[in-house]
Formats: sequence, structure tokens, C-alpha cells
Amino acid sequence: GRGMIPQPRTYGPLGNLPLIDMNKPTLSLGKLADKLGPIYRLTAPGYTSLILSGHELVKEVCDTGRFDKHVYSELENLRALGGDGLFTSWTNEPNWRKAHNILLPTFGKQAMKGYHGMMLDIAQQLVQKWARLNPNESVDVPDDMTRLTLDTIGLCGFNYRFNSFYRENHNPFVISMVRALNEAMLKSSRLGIQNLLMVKTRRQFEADIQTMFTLVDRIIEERKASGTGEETDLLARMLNGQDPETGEKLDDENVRYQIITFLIAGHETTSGLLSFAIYFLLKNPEALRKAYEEADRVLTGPVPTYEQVLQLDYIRLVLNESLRLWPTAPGFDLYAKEDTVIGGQYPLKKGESVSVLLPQLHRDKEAWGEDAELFRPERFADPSKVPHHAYKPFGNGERACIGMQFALYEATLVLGMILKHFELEDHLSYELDVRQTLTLKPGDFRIRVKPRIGKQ
Ligand code: MNH
Repeated sequence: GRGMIPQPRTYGPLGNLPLIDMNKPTLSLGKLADKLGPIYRLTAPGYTSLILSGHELVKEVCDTGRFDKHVYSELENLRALGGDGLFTSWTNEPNWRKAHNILLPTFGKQAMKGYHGMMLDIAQQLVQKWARLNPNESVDVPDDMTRLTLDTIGLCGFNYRFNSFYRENHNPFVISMVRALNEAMLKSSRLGIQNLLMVKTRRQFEADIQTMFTLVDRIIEERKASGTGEETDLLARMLNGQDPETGEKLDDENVRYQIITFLIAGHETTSGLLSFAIYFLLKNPEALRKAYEEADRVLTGPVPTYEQVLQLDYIRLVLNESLRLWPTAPGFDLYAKEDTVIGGQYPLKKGESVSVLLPQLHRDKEAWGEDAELFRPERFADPSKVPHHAYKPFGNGERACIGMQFALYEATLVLGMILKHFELEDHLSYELDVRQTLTLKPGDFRIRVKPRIGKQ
């Protein structure tokens, strides 16, 4: 039979828009899912989608034969920054497959060995900063994690140093990027006419994009002028790599879009992951104890080696479990390639889109069990017992995150080093306040850190 799809209360031409807190859209969508169930329809001016959070429905739409990535409105707005770069392109745009083919090898598991030294360089800057604080000073966790992840992708990707740990305020690039990301998100919630009237906001958006382009074009020019041709970083691959299918290279405009894409996609999400992981460890003393035990047992030398990082198994589980409860990229959109029916009862027309809502999917009790709300890293210990179809923090299919290994390796190294060097103190008894730009992170999260060296 044909099922009725629930829809929340509508407000005339605004549809469901007034029900969404535009500063925290994911949390609003989650509350509606808790009320309405694994599928509901959401409408707003010029927009309609089905919000999916049940594991069976999500499993179906993750069939790449039937569904493909939909560049939904926030992503569409992001194209002003990311153009047809990997993240914001449609699968059938020629530059998507070209860049995918050229860049995939730089993100394989093996490639992490090449990034280890540079990641370590930045992680040591964090450790040094924290080690030099006075006992009653506190650290803003997401702030420092953003410094760390931005500097890491800058150095590993383009041999460029943002030097964020040497600045009181964020780098101008970061200020522009955060403001532009926020605007891209808010813009899609306004009516077209409202956007037209917001002249100042629009000028700021354009100025921010220009700031980003200017820095990136300089990085490209400098490399072209001084490169020896022997560099092996991401930028070298972007400039010189050839698509094995066509023999073509990426053009300069596309390289610019890719760099911006990697700077955006490559740091906000990982910084949120590290922040949530620290939050969960502080609130779960038994997990924290096990993580300390592992860091002390494995990281024996003066600095971690590549082989040691691969042995930080429990810390990996902590990261997996953090991404389950608070997936920092909280959703993705797909469209039906042909007319179809999902769940045996919900018809979809060709081109119609669905949104996968990850925080709710990742807490689906049918897939995860009654303790789905609990932080329990051990549930990832045996991969054969993980309900993988109900766990999609890195997206799906060939449009899944190309940076997954990079993010997990970096986060494992950094969390291991933090635990090895510091005792963490939740001195304000922090209460979780999830903030959203395009990604999620804990807002106003401050802790105290005390050096442990000599105490192990
Ligand atoms: Mn990442 C795509 C999550 C880290 C670069 N990333 C995606 C998608 C999700 C995602 C989800 C799919 C989005 C969609 O379908 O619309 N990414 C994450 C998370 C982390 C992360 C949760 C960290 C934790 N991502 C990184 C890092 C990089 C990166 C680090 C780069 C160094 N991500 C990308 C790119 C894409 C992407 C590029 C687009 C890939 C494609 O479509 O070809």
C-alpha cells in the first residue's frame, strides 16, 4: 500500500520553516524526528524533502544504483566558495570524477605515513601551548582544535603554515571562512527577496570569498614559481596529476576550488570530532581511564611513531563512538535516479530528494540496541557486530568522505598525545551545548589541563 508520510505543522506559504531554529537546524530536525518517526516530509519556500533517520530506509537510499548525492541548498550556496570542487559538485559534472580519480591515492591508508611528520609538528605546537599555561588558566577546546586542524591541513595539503598557535585571534582566512560558511547556511533559510535586500550581508559574503581566493591564488602562484616538481603533497598532485581515465589535468580555477574545499571540509569536521571526543571522555571516567592506559602503554618514546599511532586501538573506538553520538557532519542529501518506492510504501519521483539525518540514525535503537544513547566505545570493538548501514558519519558510496583516513589518523595521533601529556579537568562541570555552522561542535567548552610528565 501507499503510506502516508507524516509532516509537521505548516505555516501557510512558509511551510515548516518556522519550526526550524536556523542557528541549530540539525537539532530542530532531530526533535521533529523524535516526534514523527523515521520518515517525515519537510517543506519550506522552494524546498521539499523527506527526512530519513530509520536504519531500514537509510539502507535503501544508500543503494548507489538508485540514489546519488544531491547538492542541496546550503551546498549550492557553498558553490560560491567551492565551485565544482569535490564536495560541492554533482557526480555527473566532469570535474568531479576527474578530481576524484586524481586525488584518491593521496588519501589512502598508506599515504598517512607521509603526513605523519607534519601532523606531529602541529600536534607538538598544541602540546607546547597547553604545557605552558599557568595552573588556573583554562583552554577553549574547540578553538584550539580548530587551530590544530586548520594548520594540519594547511601544512599537509599545501606546505603552507597558518601559524594559528602564534596568534591571539584567528587567522583572517579563518575569520572569513567561518563567516562565509555561516552565511551560506543562513542564506538558504531566507526568502529570495530578503537576500536581495540584505545588501551589507551580501557584500560581506563577497568580500570574505575574495579574501579566501586571494590567499589561495597566492599559494598556487608561489608553488608554480618555486616548485621543484618533486613535491608530493596534495597541491602537487592537484597541479600535476593526470586522470588515469582521460589523461587530463585539473585546470587552475578548479585547483583553487579544490584547495578551498579541502581547507573547509578538512578542518571544521575534524576539530569538532576532537572536541566531542574530549567532552565524552571527561563525562565517562571509565573510558577515560582506558584511554589513558593505552596512551601510556603505547606511546613510550619522546614522540609517537607512525606504527604506534596505528596501535591506539581504544582511542580509535572512542573516536568512532563520538562520531556516532555527535556526527560532526550531521547529514547528507540524495536524490532518486528514477521513480521509485522506499520502505515498500513511500513513492518518490525521479529527482526527488531525501535527507539522511545522522544523529537520529546513529541512535536508532532497532539497530544499536536499548543503550543507544550511552557512550560505549566497546560497541565498535568487533567490526562484525557494528550495524554499518546505521553508521554513516563519512557519508556514502563514491561520494563518501575522501578525507576519512586523514581525519581519523590525525585525531588518533592528537588525542593520544593529549592523553599522554595532560590530565584533563572539567572544572566548570560543562553542560553540552551543541553549536552548528555547517558542522556541529560543542559551544563554549572550556577545560583545565595539567602536565602529567613524570607522573605516569
Ligand atoms: Mn569529509 C565529504 C564527513 C573530514 C574532505 N565528508 C564528506 C561527507 C561527509 C564527510 C559526511 C559526504 C557529504 C555529502 O554526501 O554531501 N569529513 C567528514 C567528517 C570528517 C571529515 C565527519 C572528520 C571527522 N573531509 C575530512 C577531511 C577532509 C575531507 C580531513 C580533507 C582532508 N569530505 C572531504 C571531501 C568530500 C567530503 C573532499 C567530498 C568527497 C566527494 O564527494 O568526492
